Amino acid sequence: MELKDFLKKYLVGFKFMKSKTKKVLICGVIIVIVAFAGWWIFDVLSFKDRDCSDFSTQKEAQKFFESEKGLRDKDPHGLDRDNDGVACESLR
Ligand SMILES: [Ca+2]
Repeated sequence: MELKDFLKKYLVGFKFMKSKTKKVLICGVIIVIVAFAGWWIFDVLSFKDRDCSDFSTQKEAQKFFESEKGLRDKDPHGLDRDNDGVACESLR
């Protein structure tokens, strides 16, 4: 099914929905968008960049590095520049 056909099918379905159902659907979509935007803004604002100099031992840096691995970015703080899974080798 092409995108055009897909949209046509669902937009026609939307056209024949009851007004109250449309309002509930639109509110639901808006709530989901606002929730994702809020989560994203919170995520961006609460991020505090840490560097190797913020840690006194490699073990401490490694523990933090492993706790901060995200779904998209494995090293958001740049503690493992050579990407070998070991953070802040300079502290060894
Ligand atoms: Ca490394």
